[in-house]
Amino acid sequence: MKIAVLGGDGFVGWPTSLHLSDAGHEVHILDNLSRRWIDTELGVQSLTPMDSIQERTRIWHAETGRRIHFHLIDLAKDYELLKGWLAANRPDAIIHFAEQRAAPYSMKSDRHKNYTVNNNVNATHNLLNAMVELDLDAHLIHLGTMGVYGYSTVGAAIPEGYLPVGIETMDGRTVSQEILYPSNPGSIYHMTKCLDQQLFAFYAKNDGLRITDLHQGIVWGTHTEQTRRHEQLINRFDYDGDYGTVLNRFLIQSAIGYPLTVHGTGGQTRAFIHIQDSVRCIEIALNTPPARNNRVEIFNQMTETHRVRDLAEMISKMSGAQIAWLPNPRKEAPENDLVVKNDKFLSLGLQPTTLGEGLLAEIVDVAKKYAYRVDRSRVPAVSAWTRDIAAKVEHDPEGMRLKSVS
Ligand code: USQ
Repeated sequence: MKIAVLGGDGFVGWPTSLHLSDAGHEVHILDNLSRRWIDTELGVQSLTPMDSIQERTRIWHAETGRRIHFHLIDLAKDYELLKGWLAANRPDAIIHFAEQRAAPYSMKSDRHKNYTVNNNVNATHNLLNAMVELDLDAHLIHLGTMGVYGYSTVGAAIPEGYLPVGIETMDGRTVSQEILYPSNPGSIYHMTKCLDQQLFAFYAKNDGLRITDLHQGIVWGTHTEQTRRHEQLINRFDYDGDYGTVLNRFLIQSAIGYPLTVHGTGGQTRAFIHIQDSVRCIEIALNTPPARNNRVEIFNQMTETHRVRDLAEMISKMSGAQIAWLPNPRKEAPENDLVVKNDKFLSLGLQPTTLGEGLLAEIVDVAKKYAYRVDRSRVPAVSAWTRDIAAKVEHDPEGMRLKSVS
């Protein structure tokens, strides 16, 4: 298949591009390299040393004989360029990662909120619009988020996208309807993914576009089978307070002797997936395109759920790291349960890679190898969700109540 990977230079986009190229597909990365610019803006860098996208693709070709093509295109701003590229290349499938993906970055300031909304919503809409205009029957796979469902405990498992509801009619009957699960975003970033859902529903209904939306949990790990093949194919690995995600941050913190930064009580339960499974799921979705039936296909792309404090205590036991109980910079439920259905990927053959499989130590080893690149001052999460929270966090900037787990 000819596949366009939008955002193919990013944390999941790059290993996905390698995985699909390895499987024999013709892969084209379209990317504006914004993630690299954001590193520059924030004054941070990936823990792992990353080469330019051109150098990465050159090494891939030298290693495997396969070409991954790179095209510098900004989906949100260069509509005509995007449309021209799609018209000239007419890919069979499009994988859409090209959005600003960090919740803390999206909450940093009014400018960051505007950027995230403009970038994410325009990128998605430009793409859908161009596909219709060009009568392009490509299968669109979008990387969405588990965060569209929100994290309130309802005492029922979260279904894969849709909820059957009974509606009482005016003449007293009950009619059943299937609706998108009520969205409940916890950040501006997550809100853009909820808006994306509406765009997809409209374009599937109105224009019959074939769309799969993957509601992904927190991705952990860094290596995949392909990124391991050469030092210069290495994936990015974020540790800073805006882009580093919780489990990877804890593993890196334990490797550099930094206390594990638990927000609040650590009672937040979240869904997780290893990066190797993430790329496998995308391949499974690619091989299972939906029919042109006006309905968006939705998968929950996660394999297990964990409470933040349980992860901290597990890593503390494993490494002897201390735990820092910090004031939470986010506005979120301090404690929640989370039960998620993921039957669709399991029935299509996904064999989950779980936390217990020795991979945690491998990640700590990667972190130790590159520990010299860490700027410890960039570890704390400083983006606050509201002014009130910012004031509390500022009063208590370190705020660390340290605890060792023996
Ligand atoms: N947290 C800590 N300590 C930290 C970092 C985070 O306690 O040092 C807590 C947060 O307060 C939050 C939870 O861990 O309760 C998860 O935070 P996160 O930064 O790991 O993940 P999140 O902001 O939700 O976003 C990440 C990705 C996003 C993806 C999402 C999937 O950045 O692109 O959509 O995970 S999900 O969480 O399922 O919505």
